[in-house]
Amino acid sequence: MATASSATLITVAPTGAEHAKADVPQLPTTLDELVETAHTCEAAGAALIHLHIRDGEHRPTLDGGFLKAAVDALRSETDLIVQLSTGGSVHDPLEQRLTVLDAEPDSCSLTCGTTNFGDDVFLNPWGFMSDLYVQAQEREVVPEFELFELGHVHALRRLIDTHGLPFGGKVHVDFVLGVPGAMPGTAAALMAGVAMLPDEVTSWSATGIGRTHLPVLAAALSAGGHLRVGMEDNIVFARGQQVQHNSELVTRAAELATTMQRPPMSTADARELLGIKP
Ligand code: KMH
Ligand code: ZN
Repeated sequence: MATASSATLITVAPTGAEHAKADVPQLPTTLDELVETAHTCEAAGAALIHLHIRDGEHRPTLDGGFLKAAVDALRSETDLIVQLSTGGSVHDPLEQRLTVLDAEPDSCSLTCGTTNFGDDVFLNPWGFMSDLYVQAQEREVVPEFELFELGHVHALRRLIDTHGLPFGGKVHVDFVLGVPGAMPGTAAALMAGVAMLPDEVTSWSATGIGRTHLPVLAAALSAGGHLRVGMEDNIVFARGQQVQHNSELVTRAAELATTMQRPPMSTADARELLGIKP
């Protein structure tokens, strides 16, 4: 079982696939905006960036050229661990989601089961999860297991039992709480998930969607977990105040973590924590 950590891994998820640039113009969608965001968030305390890529029209894309350009730019311009989403958008076909690994990120997300996703369904059948798990092992990409539901914790158990440990030998999970129709963004739900984690799990983080952002952040910090923040998950900084830049969310998380005597983790320590190649 993962133990409490003295430093806090802060992940930034700056863009996601759900918000439209037309509605949220400050959402980073171009490569230049992503690089600037990554720089600023790294300086504010982030060690890992979870990326969804947009095309020239700011629409979510899994196009290999866009993905590779983003991975290469963020690698050369920052020290951040570069994680690509394999979740994409709810409209992306499963076969195309597997091709994300061709862009050779340090890490990839791997959601451990199908879930309600607002009015949509986010599909992650066993065959897809299993193929992604094995392909990530073969390509030496470290998966981060996204858990939206308690059943996903048990599906992770099945993946490890079936295929052995992921590349790097560590198992890091991220609870994504507060998606409408899925596990709520409450401390009780988070603690239920943490209590169920397989013994092989070496670290965990959590993020709360929308108005559950701060309660989940506080609960995760208190319980020794790590943090994910960013405009993918939450575009409201405070009542009546939109997030203007992802670094605002990273800075607040870093300040709270520091107050809790668990300051932001360096990228080097984060690589070791997650089993990412230096
Ligand atoms: N955009 C959601 C449908 C992930 O990045 O792996 C899926 C998602 C999870 O955001
Ligand atoms: Zn995502």
